[in-house]
Amino acid sequence: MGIYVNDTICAISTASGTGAIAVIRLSGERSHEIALSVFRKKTGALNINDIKDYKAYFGEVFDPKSEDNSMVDEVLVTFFKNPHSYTGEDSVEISCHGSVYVQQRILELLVNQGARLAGPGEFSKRAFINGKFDLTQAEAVADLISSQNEASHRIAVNQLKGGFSKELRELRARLLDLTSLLELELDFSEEDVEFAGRTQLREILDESLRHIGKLTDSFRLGNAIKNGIPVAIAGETNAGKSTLLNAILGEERAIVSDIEGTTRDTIEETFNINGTLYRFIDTAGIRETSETIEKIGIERTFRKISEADIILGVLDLTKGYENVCKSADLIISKIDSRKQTLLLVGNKHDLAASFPVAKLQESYHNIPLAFISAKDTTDIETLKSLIINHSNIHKLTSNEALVTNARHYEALVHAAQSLRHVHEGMDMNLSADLLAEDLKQGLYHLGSITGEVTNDEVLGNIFGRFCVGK
Ligand SMILES: Nc1nc2c(ncn2[C@@H]2O[C@H](COP(=O)(O)OP(=O)(O)OP(=O)(O)O)[C@@H](O)[C@H]2O)c(=O)[nH]1
Ligand SMILES: [Mg+2]
Repeated sequence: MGIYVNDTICAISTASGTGAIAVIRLSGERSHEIALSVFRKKTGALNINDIKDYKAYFGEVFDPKSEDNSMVDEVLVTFFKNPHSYTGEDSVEISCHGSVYVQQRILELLVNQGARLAGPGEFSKRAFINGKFDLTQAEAVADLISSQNEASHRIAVNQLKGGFSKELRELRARLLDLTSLLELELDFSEEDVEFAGRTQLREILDESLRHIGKLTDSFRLGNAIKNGIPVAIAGETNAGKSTLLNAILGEERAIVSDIEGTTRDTIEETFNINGTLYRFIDTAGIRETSETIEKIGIERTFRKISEADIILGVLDLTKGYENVCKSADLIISKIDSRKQTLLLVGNKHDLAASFPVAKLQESYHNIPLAFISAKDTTDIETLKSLIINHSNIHKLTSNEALVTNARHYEALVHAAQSLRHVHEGMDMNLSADLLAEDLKQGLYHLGSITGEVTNDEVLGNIFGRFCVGK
């Protein structure tokens, strides 16, 4: 990409295909002029000097090149004058009838008059360049468009409002102050003064590292909310894991049979419970086996367990108390209780009415337990409530900044690394200029998140993922 040229771009901004109406968008210096060259009011041409901002004009699009200037469609046209538009440029929105032919025809006329077809995200990219929002907010727009459940919608809206950007700006401002103080020392290097007291420097560094740490920690949850909180269904073969998956989803997704080792590979399905997206993962049953493929499946089970936020440890109650405890202990040994939540699920309760439920509860008093029958879906709703109650999502306050984006996460990790280098540098009594160098590196990484520092490749990556017309 070369220098930014303010040519006029156009695109269909509504979903592709036939609809009741469609919106075609133009943005750029010549957008008003180009739109007016194919638009007239019912009473005649509209003069560019008479245009009022935000006013919708009713009229028709016509083909100026046809002999009789024939009408293409009846439309509503809205004009926006810079900087009061989405892109910050002069822009126009044409609402036409939603026929694919009409949409294409109007687009064609606009191109004939000198507009260029926009690439993906080009409108938003212009908005970013014109300072309408920062990169995290641009990314929030994309997230908002693709959000399909309440929780991810809420995060996108928060990010769009700029809470995350504000936190980053504050963090950056503090570190910037430090850098200036360190650089001041350089100017007075002959005189052996310290403008940035080292104790104070360490305090601010630690405080910043804690703050960054909080944000990087939130990525696990943020990512989970966006892509579904991972819930692994684990346990011995034949415990009823696949039956449970089907019961939760309300459909026959996984194969169920009384043959041990039915599920070989993991099966994943997302499911929305009370506005939160969960990703349920049915795994291969755990047992001693010499069978190669089943072994691979079981290794995969252990990996999925370690990646999950919530683990449903399915226990076959018909196996008797001793075996059930053994089975539970095995699952417990695979779990990191600081990061993960285990729910034990006693299954096949219909076949094991005399199972000592209270005794099991006593043995595992610190672990939530549910007793169900997956086959006839008894108490599945109770289990779902248990899952909701033990999801970290409840710890979220609505205004908390949450990292949901891998790009942001990576930049934060790099920033933290640089700050730790400053710490180490101080331990080694490094000079102010070297410390300032690492600080600047940290600042660079923080600035890359909001786009205060950026490059074409990063912009291309971000906006390339948008739809055409946004
Ligand atoms: N009576 C009864 N049978 C059940 C229940 N849950 C599962 N089963 C039966 O138990 C057998 C095994 O069920 P699956 O869901 O295939 O078990 P799994 O844990 O996925 O087994 P693998 O994939 O081999 O590890 C099937 O015959 C199911 O019909 C239940 O709650 N009650
Ligand atoms: Mg199975």
